[in-house]
Amino acid sequence: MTTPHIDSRLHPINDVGYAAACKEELDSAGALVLPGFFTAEAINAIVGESAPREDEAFYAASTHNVYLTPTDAALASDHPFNRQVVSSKGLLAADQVTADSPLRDVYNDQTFRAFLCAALGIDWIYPYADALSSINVHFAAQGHELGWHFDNSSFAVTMLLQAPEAGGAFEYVAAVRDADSGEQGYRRVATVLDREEPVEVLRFEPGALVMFRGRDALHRVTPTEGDTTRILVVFAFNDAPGVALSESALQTFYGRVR
Ligand SMILES: O=C(O)CCC(=O)C(=O)O
Ligand SMILES: [Fe+2]
Repeated sequence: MTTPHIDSRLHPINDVGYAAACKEELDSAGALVLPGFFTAEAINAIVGESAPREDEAFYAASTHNVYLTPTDAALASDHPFNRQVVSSKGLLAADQVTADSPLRDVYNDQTFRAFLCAALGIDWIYPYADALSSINVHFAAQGHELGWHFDNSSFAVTMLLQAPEAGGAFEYVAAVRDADSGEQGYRRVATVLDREEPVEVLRFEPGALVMFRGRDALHRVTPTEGDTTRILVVFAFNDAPGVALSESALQTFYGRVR
């Protein structure tokens, strides 16, 4: 049974043909937006439980390279591998999401997972083995942003809860690197950081399901403008069971390892 938080009339995720069309869109564009995927009731309930907890969010150290790794002292500081960008958003980790949150119903729903697999063209997906990574609630208040980066995981699944009055735009450039082959895309990283190359803007409203191939697409979220905080949920999965983020990555992203 599909969770009632998903509008399965508008988005028949059980339908093989529907899932195949989603896969085609994700494959060709590198990103997929499904407006109205989550019901207004679900979004209202999740905003209601999340928004008052903004002051519990953790804010990581604010500069990083686009690869989300330590810098390499053997390379110049202006080498694309070492160039620093700013991220100032905060987050609640999975262990801060309450046991009865609708976010867990959605995350754990087997029909939802089967649909994501069909759209991604993979056999099955698994939660992270650590207690922090699987469900994250991101907060970007006025002036806060997420700098250009590539994700560690091969795909990303997000749900916007609350849109800011302005700003908070998701910008991306598809297939800048090819992580599997080790091609790091230095030249294009430089042209994007130097704003010498056009970027795509992915537009979506609260309730949309967004999927993108964030490991090879360079992407960022522009600073929030106005008094309304941008709030977004990231559902994180792996394509193998038992995978946890390393302790150093947990420390970087959450400021703690458990
Ligand atoms: O906030 C967003 O829309 C994207 C989030 C993201 O790229 C990430 O969490 O890695
Ligand atoms: Fe990302």
